[in-house]
Amino acid sequence: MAKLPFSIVIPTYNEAGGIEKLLRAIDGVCKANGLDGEVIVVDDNSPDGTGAIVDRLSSELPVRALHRPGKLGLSSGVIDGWKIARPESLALGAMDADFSHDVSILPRMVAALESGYGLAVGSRYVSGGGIQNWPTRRIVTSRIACALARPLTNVKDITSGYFLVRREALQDVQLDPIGFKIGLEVIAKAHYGRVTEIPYVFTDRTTGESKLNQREIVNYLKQLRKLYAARLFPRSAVL
Ligand SMILES: Nc1nc2c(ncn2[C@@H]2O[C@H](COP(=O)(O)OP(=O)(O)O)[C@@H](O)[C@H]2O)c(=O)[nH]1
Ligand SMILES: [Mg+2]
Repeated sequence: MAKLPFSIVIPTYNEAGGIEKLLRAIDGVCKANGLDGEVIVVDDNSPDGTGAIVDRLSSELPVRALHRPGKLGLSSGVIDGWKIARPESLALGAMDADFSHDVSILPRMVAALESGYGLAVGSRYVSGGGIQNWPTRRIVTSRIACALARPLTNVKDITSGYFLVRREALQDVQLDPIGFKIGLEVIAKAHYGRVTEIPYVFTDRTTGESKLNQREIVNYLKQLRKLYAARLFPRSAVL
């Protein structure tokens, strides 16, 4: 049976150190498992030349770059990437560029969607998942972030940025491109029916730097406020 075609977006800002290795690893996993995946890298004019590396690789791998003029944010990058996904892709996804997200679970994510799930979330917080080499400060922040969103969903890794969702689940869904947590927007708003979490071990980046800063933490709180308001007052016009 032909595998479910999908498009996965990788937002990048200054990821020149690892992007080629990652794109080759994804290609390797797709080829080894007969997956029909395209990768869209959304680069925000990274000063380190990430975009040019992706352009070069696009003649060799099923990869495209979308170039934006400046640093416009992770979530809006993913949404802009989805807008140019090839029409045949039945699923859309997101993955970070820094190898924190384990590419080897991609086949399980695709298989989950093929077997009737509408959303497959790469998860650190189910049995078999975990975190390696993250500073304690980041682990604590992640746990608090998840706890704050807990009433919105049963998904354990609510702040995961690694997922695959059926395209039709996003139909007529108004996604707010605020900040870092596009996964939370999808988990809270999309019409995906059944969801499954696929365990993986998140490993901290070994090249480049994290772009999570205080501003993104404030953005996360704003995003949560909007999501709670929408749940509590679904008809309110002030959202
Ligand atoms: N296009 C784009 N990508 C971004 C932006 N901010 C972060 N990213 C990318 O989003 C992914 C996650 O960011 P990262 O810094 O690893 O966050 P962390 O894992 O929470 O520390 C990486 O691939 C980044 O390059 C942005 O403003 N624009
Ligand atoms: Mg990272």
